[in-house]
Amino acid sequence: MTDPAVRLDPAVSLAGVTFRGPVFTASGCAAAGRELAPYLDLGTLGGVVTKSVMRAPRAGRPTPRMAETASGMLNSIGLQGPGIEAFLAGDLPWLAERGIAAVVSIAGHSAQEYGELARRLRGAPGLAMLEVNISCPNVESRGQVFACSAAGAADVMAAVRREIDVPVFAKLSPDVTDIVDIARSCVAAGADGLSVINTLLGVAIDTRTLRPVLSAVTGGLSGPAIKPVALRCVWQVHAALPTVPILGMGGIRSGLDALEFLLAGASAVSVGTAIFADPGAPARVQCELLTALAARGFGAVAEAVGVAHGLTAPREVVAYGDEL
Ligand code: RRO
Repeated sequence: MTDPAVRLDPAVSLAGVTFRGPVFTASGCAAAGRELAPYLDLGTLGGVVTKSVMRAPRAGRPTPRMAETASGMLNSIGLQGPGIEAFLAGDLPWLAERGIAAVVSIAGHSAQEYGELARRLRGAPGLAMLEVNISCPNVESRGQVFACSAAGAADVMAAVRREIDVPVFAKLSPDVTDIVDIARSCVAAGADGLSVINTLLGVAIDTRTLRPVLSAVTGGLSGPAIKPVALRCVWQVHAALPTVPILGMGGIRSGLDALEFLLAGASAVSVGTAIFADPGAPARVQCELLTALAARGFGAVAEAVGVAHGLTAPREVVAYGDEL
């Protein structure tokens, strides 16, 4: 029998750019892709979303800055990175030379700094898209989490939009009263799409030392524990802005997890924390997702986007088998 997945076109289009597949690496979990290369063929994925790059090199926060929690992980990395010069000289060319689509994540302290980063990236070989990280929870002050303010988010997105032509996605935080309000503000300021979601702010306490586990005290929670929150955010944003493409992420470990995100309204997904236990996870998840889509009769990835919103009557439950 022919594998049904063979008939499914894996390509996805995000804001007019075509990517080879619907699964990307999530920012922060695979540096700029190079360290995952021994474990999977990065060229088969939609692309690599790089660790957020800033203007200057940064050591990040002191250790310990990672902690395992129930069904999740806390991190307080604090934007460690080589800075834009080294990134442009080494990381981006490495991806471009291999034909791997680069979605470059940028972060800054001010709208002006984001704009400057976008200007530096203009015309860079291999750059397919920008993910504007306005939602890192591990910055010096909550005032720097631009995604927590509709006006602050809009300032950053407008500054980036002015400088670059590639699609620009704003990465949103779930730690807000109304994520739709922030989403609308980003789109009105020029964002082509939205990455939903960044980590949730959390704390873990060591009951032996009687102190916080992370030296920074707070960190960003990721992994399966946050998947329902991420799906809720994707659902709300897609319901309010159905034509705006969403890159969905948060606790995806399997093709069926990824399928939930598509059905909630994401056009593509990123796999992050799962990489730490299984470095080949993005490729495996993509393969599982394509198989699951084909088994449900979809002829293209886009056909599944937002389908869960359209149900006016319960659908028949179909047994697809455990692996699908
Ligand atoms: O580097 C980090 O600490 C970090 C970033 Br930039 C982010 O966007 N989300 C996160 O959980 N950690």
